[in-house]
Amino acid sequence: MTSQPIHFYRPSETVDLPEPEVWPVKEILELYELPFTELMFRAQEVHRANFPSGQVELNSLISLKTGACTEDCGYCPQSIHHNTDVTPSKMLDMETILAAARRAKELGANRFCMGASGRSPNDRDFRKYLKIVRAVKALGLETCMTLGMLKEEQAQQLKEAGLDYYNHNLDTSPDYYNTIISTRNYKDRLDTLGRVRKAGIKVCCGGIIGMGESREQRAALLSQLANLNPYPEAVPINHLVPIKGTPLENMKPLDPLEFVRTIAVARIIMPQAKVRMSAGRAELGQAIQALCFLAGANSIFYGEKLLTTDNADAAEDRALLAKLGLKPFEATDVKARMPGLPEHDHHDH
Ligand code: SAM
Ligand code: DTB
Ligand code: SF4
Repeated sequence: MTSQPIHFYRPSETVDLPEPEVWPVKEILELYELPFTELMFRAQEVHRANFPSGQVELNSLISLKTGACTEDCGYCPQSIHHNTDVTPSKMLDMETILAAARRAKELGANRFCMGASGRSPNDRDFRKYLKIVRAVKALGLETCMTLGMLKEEQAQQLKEAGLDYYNHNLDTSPDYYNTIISTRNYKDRLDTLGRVRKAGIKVCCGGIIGMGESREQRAALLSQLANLNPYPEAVPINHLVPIKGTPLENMKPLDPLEFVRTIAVARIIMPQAKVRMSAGRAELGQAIQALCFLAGANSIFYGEKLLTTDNADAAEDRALLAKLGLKPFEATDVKARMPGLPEHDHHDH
């Protein structure tokens, strides 16, 4: 049933991503400008050549430490510079974190992603993060953390603790970045990504669209991501969730088909990356989400909450995946089956 598979990427293997092709912004814009059906066709071709058909990676997300952040990211409800409804909280205790991880596993999640507010982790918190990675890993889940900027030695310690992925987004194009964030710059972000890569942790890096940027700026973000050497193993594409009290609260939503196009272009230029349809997905409705899967998205956040906002309802997600005949990625160390979904067929492997 699969047309000429070239290489099937398995989530548990350490991938040697190919040297990236150089993707200038102009060529990425040409992809964006293809007729919609042609773009979908091209994205589907790349997707099917690189991944087993019909599998979606499920990532559950938890906020380990929320709010009171001194950075001024214009989209973020956790910044002290904005007046939002988020109540700052201390770090969750280990039992709460492990209970959430176990539940995520029971519900069929492949990976447990843990976020913390802040520019960078302090030493005391960092020691706790290392313990948390070890404990979650011991449950048989893949782990991902997003803690802000890291020093070289911190990246190495996270690797030694068994961290699989580190999420650190470029968020937008280099020339739009200063419009959104003034407390750090693009190079800071690239430097942390370099340290994560050097430590041998897989890179999860993407951005947010719908923050008032132009299509060319979206293409420039994708160009930055695709030209990383190697490109990220996971690419979250977030749609801005406009939060009351942030400078972007009144941002007009992007045309949903532009979101679909962005997923398709990401799939074409980063063929072996997991492309994640991330924040803002629930608001897009089932038909647009189905188009995103067609465009090559093969990863979602799964579970009731993102960091501070609601995610799509987990039971509705299961129903949507079942309706579309999609199944959770089969990771060798994740035995859990997703309730209510068909078993994997193994002929693709
Ligand atoms: N403090 C760390 C940092 O900034 O790297 C980690 C947590 S931070 C909240 C993780 C990512 O969440 C951001 O880089 C951004 O891409 C995404 N995010 C935050 N608020 C968002 C919003 N309102 N809409 C969409 N994505 C958002
Ligand atoms: C990512 O790219 N998106 C996630 C995760 N990485 C950490 C976060 C989305 C946050 C949406 C707003 C909130 O819930 O606070
Ligand atoms: Fe702080 Fe991260 Fe939010 Fe920026 S995105 S304000 S660094 S928590």
